[in-house]
Amino acid sequence: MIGKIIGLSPVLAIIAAVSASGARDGGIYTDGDLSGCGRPANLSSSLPHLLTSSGMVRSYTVHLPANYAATQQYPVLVGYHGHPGIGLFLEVDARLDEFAPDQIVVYPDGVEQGWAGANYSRATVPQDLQFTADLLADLRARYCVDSARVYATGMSNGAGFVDVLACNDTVGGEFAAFAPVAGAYYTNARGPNDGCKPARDLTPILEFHGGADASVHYDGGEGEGGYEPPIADWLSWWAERNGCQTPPEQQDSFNDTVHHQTWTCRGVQGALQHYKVDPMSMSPWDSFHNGHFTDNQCRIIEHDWPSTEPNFSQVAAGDVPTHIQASEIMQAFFRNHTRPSAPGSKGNSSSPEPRSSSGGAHRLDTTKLAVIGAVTGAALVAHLV
Ligand SMILES: *[C@@H]1O[C@H](CO)[C@@H](O)[C@H](O)[C@H]1NC(C)=O
Ligand SMILES: *[C@@H]1O[C@H](CO)[C@@H](O)[C@H](O)[C@H]1NC(C)=O
Ligand SMILES: *[C@@H]1O[C@H](CO)[C@@H](O)[C@H](O)[C@H]1NC(C)=O
Ligand SMILES: *[C@@H]1O[C@H](CO)[C@@H](O)[C@H](O)[C@H]1NC(C)=O
Ligand SMILES: *[C@@H]1O[C@H](CO)[C@@H](O)[C@H](O)[C@H]1NC(C)=O
Ligand SMILES: *[C@@H]1O[C@H](CO)[C@@H](O)[C@H](O)[C@H]1NC(C)=O
Ligand SMILES: CC(=O)N[C@H]1CO[C@H](CO)[C@@H](O)[C@@H]1O
Repeated sequence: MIGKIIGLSPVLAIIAAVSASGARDGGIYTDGDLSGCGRPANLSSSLPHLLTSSGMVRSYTVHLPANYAATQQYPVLVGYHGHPGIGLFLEVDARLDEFAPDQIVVYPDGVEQGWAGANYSRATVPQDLQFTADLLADLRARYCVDSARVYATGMSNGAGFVDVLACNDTVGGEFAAFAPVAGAYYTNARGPNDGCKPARDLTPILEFHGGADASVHYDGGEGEGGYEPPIADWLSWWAERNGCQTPPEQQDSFNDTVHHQTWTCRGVQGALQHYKVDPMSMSPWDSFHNGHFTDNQCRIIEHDWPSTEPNFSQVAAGDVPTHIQASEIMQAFFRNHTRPSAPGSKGNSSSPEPRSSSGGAHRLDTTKLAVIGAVTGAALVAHLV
């Protein structure tokens, strides 16, 4: 959750109005579809793509590598925002593009600013799973995708949906690895066999969570959108499903405030990993010099995307940076994992070596910057008054 952010519907209306072209019915995914390869992409456009899924018009924004070449297959990272929010929030918050200059980064928008799984969700689990399948099909028709390297991440409610995906045996199987952050795991919440049916024996997962998260509690309990399991239990269920050796290896760093657990699962080292960031705020207040949050009366929410620089969710939550950069760590994890070919596959996906970035990967046009400014301002006002 990114706090109580107000008045977003006008923002969505503007985005929809300026981009009301390109709606199409979602197609059926065929493994390794390369129909988008060779198709010219509009590198100067950052408008959302629209598609119809389960009878609803859904939207997603795409960030292409700066040097996108239509004949080269690219990995894809799909990032699910927190609630209430839109894809743009995750883009400014986690800056996934900056840490993934050679990937196609996709920011889908949830129905009424949320994802399925919570009791407040407007879309059902089947609807958001189908949207993900339709989105991937649409993406493959537009861009040149390496289907063996499709990854998912998300924040809070969006991270909970990443778990829904990881537990799905069809569309979930299209992803090579999952990296949820501060997840609210409302589904599959009561044990290892509570409806979770991953596509394969090994589902690579990396989870980040604040040890003092005041919104999605590390020790679980009744959360905003339903019951949330203790993170240790949730991890143990993935360890069981993945056939991991227990206990995991643990490395404590930064004066015993960052705890990194690594499991070896079915012979794959690090197939399950966890960072407990405790506390999320580094040297509270005295290391934060931008002049806004120097008094102790600011709440420390600890429900953040771990980042070494001040950023959107931290600022919105009245928090400050921590010691680790989640967006960077998850890239190293993703690089280790490639999706095995599915039966009936057209052949092996070629997995090009990462190309060096030409540096200008982060393009935000002026419309987008204005929207970000307005939204950030609204969020800050909502929090600081
Ligand atoms: C590319 O996108 C920009 C911004 O949306 C638009 O002005 C331009 O007409 C588009 N170009 C093409 C070739 O579609
Ligand atoms: C996986 O998602 C599909 C929709 O894409 C759904 O039909 C199927 O029941 C889901 N499987 C599980 C195990 O939830
Ligand atoms: C959602 O679940 C939480 C936690 O159990 C509960 O407090 C809240 O009242 C529920 N809200 C709805 C709309 O059911
Ligand atoms: C590490 O923690 C100890 C005990 O809390 C404290 O005395 C020490 O100053 C800390 N060191 C650093 C570098 O923060
Ligand atoms: C990647 O895999 C190597 C070899 O198994 C392992 O040593 C390393 O820790 C992994 N890195 C991450 C970030 O998972
Ligand atoms: C896929 O790759 C494997 C290992 O490199 C190889 O043995 C197999 O023949 C390839 N399959 C196809 C269809 O190219
Ligand atoms: C919204 C926001 O605060 N974004 C900032 C995230 O952090 C980077 C690096 O410090 C800034 O450049 C962004 O402005």
